Amino acid sequence: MQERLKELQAEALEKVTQAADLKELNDIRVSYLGKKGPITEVLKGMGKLSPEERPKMGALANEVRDMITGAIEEKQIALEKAAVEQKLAAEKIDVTLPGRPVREGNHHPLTRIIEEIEDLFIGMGYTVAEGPEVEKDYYNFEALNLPKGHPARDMQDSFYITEEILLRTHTSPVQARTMEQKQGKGPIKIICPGKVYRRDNDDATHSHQFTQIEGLVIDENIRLSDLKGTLDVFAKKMFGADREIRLRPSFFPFTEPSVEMDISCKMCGGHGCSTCKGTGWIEILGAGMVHPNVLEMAGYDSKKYTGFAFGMGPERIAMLKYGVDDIRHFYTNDIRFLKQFSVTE
Ligand code: FA5
Repeated sequence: MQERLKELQAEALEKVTQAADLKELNDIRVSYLGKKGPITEVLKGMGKLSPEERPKMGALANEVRDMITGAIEEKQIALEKAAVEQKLAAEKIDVTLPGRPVREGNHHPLTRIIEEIEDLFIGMGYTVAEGPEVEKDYYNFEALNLPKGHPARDMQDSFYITEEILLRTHTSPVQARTMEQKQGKGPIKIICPGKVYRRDNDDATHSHQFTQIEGLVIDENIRLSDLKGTLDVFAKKMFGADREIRLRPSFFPFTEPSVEMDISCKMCGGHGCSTCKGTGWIEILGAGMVHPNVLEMAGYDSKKYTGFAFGMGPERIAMLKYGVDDIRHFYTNDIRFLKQFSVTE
């Protein structure tokens, strides 16, 4: 029995030494020290020994068990340490390697134009007002002197969601909402940037979704000359001090009188070329004096208050300023196009 125990000890220690991983080591623990293991089997034969031999054999069995347990624990520590070292070696970082370049994004050219226009008007004392893109027919049309069935509604072909709700066709409903909030009291000086939607066929100068910036000034004694002066400052700051503007009579149901503003053509200096279709002028925006009906509907006394409004398309402004020949470039996300406007590259 003594010999068998020594044999088992030698065998187990040898296997522990050979164990390559923690699973193998655990299998050794279970097979040698478990209840069904060979040491327990040997000890079952103790009953056949004499009373003097039994304690000696018991002590030897414990000694063998302790030795195997100790060897397993030692090996376990060594294997765990080796595993950590292997992991560290595998995850080693070479801090001397060159870094991976991070590609920086840039503002979209339209965002830049809109921010530039906003800054320009903020500098003249305007504040920025915003409104919903999914708008009530009332604010988009009715409150702007365009009752249901008015023929001028056809100027802005619309995406209706229900009979009373549509995707706004211009940013002018923000004008109607702001005036209504003021309940007919006090001055207003705002610009309203945002996305608008029209059932226009996409081509080089039209998009079914585009952006607009509306401006609105309401106060006592606001005149057409204030509008002209404001637009002149805007045009010169945006396109250069040498540019001239002109106002042409036009029609918008919400303004009276209404005008279109043209800017002198940069390409030909006003003499006429293909860019300005031979006229020397390029159309930039629509504007006018706020119609008395619009003021009254919003609760303003049109005998006391007057105001002007204007609305422009930043895409068209950006096309002119940067010489872009197709509005669709702003929406097709060709990185080669967008990179040309990058500030950092
Ligand atoms: C309006 O939308 C008026 N609300 C502007 C206005 C405001 C006039 C306040 C008077 C007082 P209009 O439909 O012309 O007007 O559009 C204004 C600008 O939006 C145009 O000058 C043009 O630059 C731009 N625009 C119009 N339709 C499109 C389109 N489909 N794609 C891109 N830009 C467009």
